[in-house]
Amino acid sequence: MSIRLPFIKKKQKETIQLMDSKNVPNHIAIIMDGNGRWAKKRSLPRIAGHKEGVDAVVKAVRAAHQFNVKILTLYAFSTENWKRPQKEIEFLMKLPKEFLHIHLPELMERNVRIQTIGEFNALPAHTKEAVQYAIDKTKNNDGLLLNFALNYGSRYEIVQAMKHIVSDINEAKLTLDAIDETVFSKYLYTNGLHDPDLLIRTSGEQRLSNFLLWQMAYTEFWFTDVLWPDFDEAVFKQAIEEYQQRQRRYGGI
Ligand code: V0D
Repeated sequence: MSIRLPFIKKKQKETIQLMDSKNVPNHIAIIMDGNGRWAKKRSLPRIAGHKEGVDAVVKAVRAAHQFNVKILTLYAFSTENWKRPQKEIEFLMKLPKEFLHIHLPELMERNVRIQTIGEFNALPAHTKEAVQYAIDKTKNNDGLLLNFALNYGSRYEIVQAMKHIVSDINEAKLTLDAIDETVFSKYLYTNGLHDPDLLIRTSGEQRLSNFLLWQMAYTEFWFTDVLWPDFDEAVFKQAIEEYQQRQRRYGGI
């Protein structure tokens, strides 16, 4: 509840500007780590951290839109996450519907297109339905591509690609000689997307954790101790500006 104060001018909504609005990474991938740790610090259950993490997703999407990022890939659920307690998995699988119920109108306004990478069919039916609805609803938007990695594992993706290639060879749709890196890439979930320019991982861990192994061969990595629920526009700005510094130092000539 906000109280209206007459004669006091409402503070102008501030938007953070990048120092260099050109040379923004086109594709940013984020490992949203530290929700559990955020909750533990406050003696709250892990799911409270996930809930708070959703608000950080909203902040990240708004900032990506404002900074004119083309693709934002968020690691929301990994193939390894099935090992977590059943109750936590059930909670996580309800988040897409909850998120979309509140935020889909804003995503439409911002011309955001939603897509996923990962083994979509193995998700619970209610999760699939909510996400599929959003994918269909936003399919003609041509602004930011918001790409959720759901039930995603990079080694699994590569093995699936390999099986699919063998099957296409057996069916004479493909020849051994025709396989190269470009052809191989078409068998990955990321078919059609260009590789991430920048990877952000929160919460201090400096690992890839089975995320986009093939696709990140040339990606710049940026790590921060900030826990995912504390991620905001200012942290995002810092990541992009440090990326731009690296480009200036090592790029070109
Ligand atoms: C929990 C922190 C948004 C990381 C962010 C099913 C873990 C919050 C979505 C979402 C999760 C996914 C698809 C979609 C719309 C929203 C989400 C999961 C976890 C795993 F179309 N946040 N979020 N999905 N967390």
